[in-house]
Amino acid sequence: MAEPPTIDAVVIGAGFGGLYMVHRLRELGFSVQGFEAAADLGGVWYWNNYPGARCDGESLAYSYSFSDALQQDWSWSERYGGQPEILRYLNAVADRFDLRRLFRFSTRVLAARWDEDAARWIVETDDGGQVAARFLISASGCLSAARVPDFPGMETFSGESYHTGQWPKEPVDFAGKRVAVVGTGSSGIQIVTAIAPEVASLTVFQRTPNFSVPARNRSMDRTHEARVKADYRGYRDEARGLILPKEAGKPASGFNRPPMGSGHDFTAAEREAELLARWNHGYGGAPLLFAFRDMMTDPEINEFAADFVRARIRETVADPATAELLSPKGYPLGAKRICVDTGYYETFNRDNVALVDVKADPIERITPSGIMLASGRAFAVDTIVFATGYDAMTGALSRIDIRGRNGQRLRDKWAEGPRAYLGLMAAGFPNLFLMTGPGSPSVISNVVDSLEQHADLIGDALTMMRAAGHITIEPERDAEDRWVAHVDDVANTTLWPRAASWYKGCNIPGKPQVFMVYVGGPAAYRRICDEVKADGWRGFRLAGQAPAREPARAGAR
Ligand code: N01
Repeated sequence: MAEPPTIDAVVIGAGFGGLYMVHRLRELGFSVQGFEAAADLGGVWYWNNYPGARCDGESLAYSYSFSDALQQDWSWSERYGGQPEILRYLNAVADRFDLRRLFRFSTRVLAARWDEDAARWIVETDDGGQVAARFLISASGCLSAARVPDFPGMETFSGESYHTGQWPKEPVDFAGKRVAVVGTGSSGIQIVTAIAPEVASLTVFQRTPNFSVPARNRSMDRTHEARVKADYRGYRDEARGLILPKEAGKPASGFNRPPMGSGHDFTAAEREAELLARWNHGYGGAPLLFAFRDMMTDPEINEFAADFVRARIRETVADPATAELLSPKGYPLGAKRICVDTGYYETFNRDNVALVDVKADPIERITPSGIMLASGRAFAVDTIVFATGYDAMTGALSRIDIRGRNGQRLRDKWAEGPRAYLGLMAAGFPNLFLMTGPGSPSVISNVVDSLEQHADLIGDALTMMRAAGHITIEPERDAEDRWVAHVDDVANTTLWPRAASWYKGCNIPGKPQVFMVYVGGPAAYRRICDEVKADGWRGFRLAGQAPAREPARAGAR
């Protein structure tokens, strides 16, 4: 095969991360080619168009900050954007900044090999193409590798079946159908609530109950929006935890109602009142999780809040046995990703909805007519929805055959758990950047914000290298080791690792169980990255003089 021309960068994925990354690089004067396996842009917001899909971070925050004109011009219709609106937003961003032409859609990256001699990545795609690039940037997503369980008999099912993360683009008709939903994480909770009113019957197969708190979604309060837009920078910095809200306990941003201090500083009645305020007035979701600064570090405070949520479930669900089954026990609130809903628990008061405990009686097989449990209990259904989650954090990357120095595979390097300095780069894999990679705040942060931060950091790295004439950047092994140990140490001071969660890889049989998120907080992480950069990219090895070369022609500039 003829030598492919070398461009500056390949970016994998056209979601929030990839879209901004290509924009940033082009702005800095680098040639860039993006690849996206889907037919169109949007990433998770392209794939997750199941009924009820909605963001559970406030859209004023879960949106790009890189362009003030953009954030001033765009107006969200609701407090929490629904999937169609978020996808419209991403399309509008792509049009506004002319990003579409930087991507090849319906093109999956299959493999990437580091070419030591030429100091470049050779990237192979499923259309048989090859591209060579000095830098390879993965924006392939933390929750994009869908996991459909391999129940025996899957292929025998005579009805329709879907995974929430691979939802078809043509409408799915649920009206009058007998539907099974397997899985009660964020996706399951949303789709159950959305389709219950239209189906004939809905059977929810729950293995582990999750804590869910009300979103209190509503039409955008235009006064609030105007206040945010008058000081968007301040709002973002507050949401990032970089500055304190202006009035203690009464923030300008609903997103970031600040912690009240230690839970121990308050009486039980005061704690209850604070939790209730958050529950009732729409500081639901993550802000409930951070009601007190020791919620995720002190088992007693956490258990108090867990009890509070269980009491709300008992209050809401009419049938005590169902309420009991829906009540999470045995792991801390928040240690499995907290869910945010609009009437989830109420749904179980409907006559056409039933809850089945598949922890006690696991799904044994899929039959032509539906689902059979180990006990032999059988459920005849027309449609099965698998809301069974993802091979999170590492799944999308592991599905690409990435080989670094000496042909080492990334998935082999990560056989005992992912290792990456700052969650950004892995030793032995020069010039490979992982946006919101394992060991960064990623999924325990506002992920759009974290993606922007990584894109800016990567842009800074490439600019610095161009100016200094460096060819490669790669973490030093001991910097990587220290960071991985630090991520682990920080996690172990919290309650997060105390649940069998996808944060730890527990949902994937055989996956090493390592806590994969930096939980020191996005503000601390941002400061560390800024210091690393200011300190001459401490912990990174920079090498070589850039070869004199023709300006790249492939890709767009
Ligand atoms: O996936 P999950 P998800 N038999 O892994 C169950 C983000 N997100 O797609 O807990 C029976 O959370 C599994 O049971 P268990 C968000 O970060 C955000 O819902 O392993 N059940 C669990 O109940 C979220 O956390 C939004 O025991 C089986 C469920 O399937 C992340 O994506 C919306 C099973 C999987 O839940 C993933 O959420 C949607 C089996 N064999 C997603 N295998 C918002 O912004 C798995 N399960 C709102």
